[in-house]
Amino acid sequence: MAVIEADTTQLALPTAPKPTKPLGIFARPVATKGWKSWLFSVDHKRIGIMYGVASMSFFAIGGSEALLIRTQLARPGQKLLSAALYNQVFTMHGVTMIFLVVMPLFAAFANYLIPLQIGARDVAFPRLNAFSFWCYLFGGLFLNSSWFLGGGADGGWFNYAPNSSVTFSPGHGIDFYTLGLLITGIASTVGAVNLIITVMNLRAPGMTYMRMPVFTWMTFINQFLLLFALPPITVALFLLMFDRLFGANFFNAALGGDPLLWQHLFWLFGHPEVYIMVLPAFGMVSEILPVFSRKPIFGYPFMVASGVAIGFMGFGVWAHHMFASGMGPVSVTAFSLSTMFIAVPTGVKILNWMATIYGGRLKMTAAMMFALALIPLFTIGGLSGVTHAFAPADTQQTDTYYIVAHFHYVLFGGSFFVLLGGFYFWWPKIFGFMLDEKLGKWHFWLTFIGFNLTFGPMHMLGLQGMSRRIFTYSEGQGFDLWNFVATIGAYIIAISVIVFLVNCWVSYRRHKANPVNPGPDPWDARTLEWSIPSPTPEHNFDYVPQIEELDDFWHRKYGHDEQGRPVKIADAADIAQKGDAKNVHLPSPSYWPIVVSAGLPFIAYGLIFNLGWAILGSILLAGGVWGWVIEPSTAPASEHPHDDSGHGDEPDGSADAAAAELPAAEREEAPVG
Ligand code: HEM
Ligand SMILES: [Cu+2]
Repeated sequence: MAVIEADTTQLALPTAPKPTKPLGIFARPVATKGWKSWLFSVDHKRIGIMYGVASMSFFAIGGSEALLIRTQLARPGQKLLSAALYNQVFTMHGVTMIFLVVMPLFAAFANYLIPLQIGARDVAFPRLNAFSFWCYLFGGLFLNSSWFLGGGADGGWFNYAPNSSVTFSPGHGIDFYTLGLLITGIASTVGAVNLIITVMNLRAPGMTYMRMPVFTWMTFINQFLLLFALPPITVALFLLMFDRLFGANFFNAALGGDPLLWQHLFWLFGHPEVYIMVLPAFGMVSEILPVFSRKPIFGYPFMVASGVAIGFMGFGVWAHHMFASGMGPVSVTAFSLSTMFIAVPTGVKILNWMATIYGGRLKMTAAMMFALALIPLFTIGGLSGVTHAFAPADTQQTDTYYIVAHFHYVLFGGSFFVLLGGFYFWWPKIFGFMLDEKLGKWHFWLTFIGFNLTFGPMHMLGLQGMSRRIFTYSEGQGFDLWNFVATIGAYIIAISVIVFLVNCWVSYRRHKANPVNPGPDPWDARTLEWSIPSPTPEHNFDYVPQIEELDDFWHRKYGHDEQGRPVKIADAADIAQKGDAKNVHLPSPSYWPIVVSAGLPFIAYGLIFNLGWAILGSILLAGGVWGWVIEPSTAPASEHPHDDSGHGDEPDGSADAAAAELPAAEREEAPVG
């Protein structure tokens, strides 16, 4: 596909001349305003925002399912949900929160921020980027449409065989799980390729790897985890699809299959998956803490190296999820040890964050409080994780509420808390107005108290022997008090979410009534995205920045006096080189990413219900790919004076001169896809 693409950075924006419509619908759409400009957008910023809106909408679904669970378990013997429906609700809650909320929320921030943090105009393959987003959204909608088509998946988020077979799960719920995750898997894989090539090829001159912000680094490592973790689960899902839809027996022990094969394949993905959800959170914390401590991140190289170490070691611990599956003592010991070791690089990060805030002039904004909360909450989750590494102890803990407490402390207390902090921190850059800090502090405290009231007691319930995934319990088992407390906590979390929504609305209304632009750098921050106006202009940078050191933007704002204290030498607004953006070229909207991705759920419906749908889906897919292939680049090259190096005319035509300065290896390749 890249071969067909002209160099998109050369295209004028939005004044690009209307492309001639050589083949009618195969020409590029030109809408730059209204819903069409979102539907056909290939702009990384818009795609980031769409990921954000979609994943927070799925959070509303996953959160409602969590409230249903907690309401059912508030008292012994409740009858709000039947056992069968309860199985569907907790399964869909787990699947939604992991695949449709936390993972894509990090994709939202990565899409919006990575090109800005490395000084690029967009990602390497803008249309593929749009394709990733639509695959994710259609995969998520397909998965949730099961609620209206017979019921959701009911085998738990890790969906063990043989319970997942048609014998034990005759409904279509697990077919929706299987095919839905195959579709969202395409989104993550294509997204990973895109971001890896973007970071490797599109860094601004001078932005060497060891000058990249920690969030860019952790996201970069994360994409490799996705690339290596997704294949095992993709294979497992295909095998399960063949078992359920075509009568194969890969997981049927009676006919020579092996149910444990599913567990190995699932957790080969499943454990790296937890790092896929926490490494970007570590990156975000490493961005936010220095800004509100007024100090650089402590031990930058160790921050990077420990992220790489976690990335590698994360692939060597998967069987700690299977200590109770009858594995032999040798493998149990090996996986116990490897699991304990992974605590080391994680500990390095926690110590570096502590050292960063130590002696700093802390500014307790809502963003800072959410980011800081990761340190105690993730440490609690991490420590209970270390107790799981002791196989004898784990045999007691596995499948109890102690485990449910553990992974909510790391996934909610870790990842989700930081994501909320990320909203407060980058909101002015994305939308051009600040969220209200007072409401933000209410939001924080309600979330913090609600969270600990919900999941803290679960440690006790688990150690008292309460199994997970039970739809009720009887009076007098000793589970009453802590379950009731946990449910109150869950409702406090629900109130905190409402406070957040109110904050978004009130701040937006206030901005509309009296627009006050926060300026490029409202937090006096350190990285490149804060050197350009808020909200970010469509072309990102008037000039491709030239980088000379780590935290280059900070060092252009601050020098040092004799005592080494930072002294302001320039304002953020004066740092980014200004120029006329008229000549900056950017990728143009395209119909085909959404058309191609729309074919996938139709094929999936066809495989479950009626092959007619699959034929329709295949036509959409093939037709869309064809349209994509022959779609002209935004404007015929002849209409734009540019050379093949991919560098467009900077406002003063100097970009190529700047690029020419760099050694060949570092010369940036223009985005083509
Ligand atoms: C919003 C507040 C939340 C509440 C009140 C909540 C509550 C619960 C409860 C009570 C369970 C256990 C169900 C059972 O075993 O019967 C559960 C399971 C689960 N939760 Fe949450 N949760 C919340 C948020 C999250 C978040 C943010 C994630 C992030 C990834 C998450 C991921 C999961 C997973 C993976 C399961 C396991 C489902 C399974 O057993 O298959 N939850 N949740
Ligand atoms: Cu694990």
